[in-house]
Amino acid sequence: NGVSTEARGALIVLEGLDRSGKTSQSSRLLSYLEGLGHSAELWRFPDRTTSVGKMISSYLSNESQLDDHTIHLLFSANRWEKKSLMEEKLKSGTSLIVDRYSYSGVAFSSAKGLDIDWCKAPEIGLLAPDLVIYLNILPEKAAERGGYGGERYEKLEFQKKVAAYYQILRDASWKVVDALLPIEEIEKQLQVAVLDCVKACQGGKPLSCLWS
Ligand code: FDM
Repeated sequence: NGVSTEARGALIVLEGLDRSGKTSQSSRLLSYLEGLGHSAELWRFPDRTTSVGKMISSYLSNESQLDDHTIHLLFSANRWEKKSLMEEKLKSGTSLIVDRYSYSGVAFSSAKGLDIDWCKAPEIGLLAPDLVIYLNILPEKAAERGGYGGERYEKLEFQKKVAAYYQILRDASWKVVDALLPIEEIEKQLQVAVLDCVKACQGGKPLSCLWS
């Protein structure tokens, strides 16, 4: 099935509020790993290219309305439909840098008032990240950066609630970085954490499942 016995890749997730810098740091990390000769890919959730992803995208741009539970489960389904490919890539030695994952799923839906344990349940059994990087920024500071688009969740009051749920989800294993530091400084900190993580995975750290 194409799965080799070589060292596996690392599953690295970037989380944070909108405008925290996740997307630019993700692509910098990709170049960094590739530059070192590692096989790596950049992924993002929601993956808007699938049919589930298209429903999500139309919801986010306010072209469609969905019940809060329904959209939550679609976000989760969007990760489940990529799970086997994700596992294949990791086992064949490719590291994945993933812009948003289950933590966004739980933080954003809980911020709407859904029960947090209910929100976590459909994520059980997805692959657990080897490293979660959190780009920490006050919602007010993120808003000052401007560039909130017109999408559904891009409002200061809502982002404050999301930040509070990220706090609840955060544990000691997360690499929390101050998102207000200069871009190159953040980049350096992330490179160190990511390289450690890639080496640990090459060294035989087993893959595990959420929530662990
Ligand atoms: N989002 C993202 C969720 O509400 N649940 C999820 O599971 C995921 C992955 O979708 F506001 C929200 C977070 C964000 C929006 O994300 C789209 P991008 O990163 O702007 O595409």
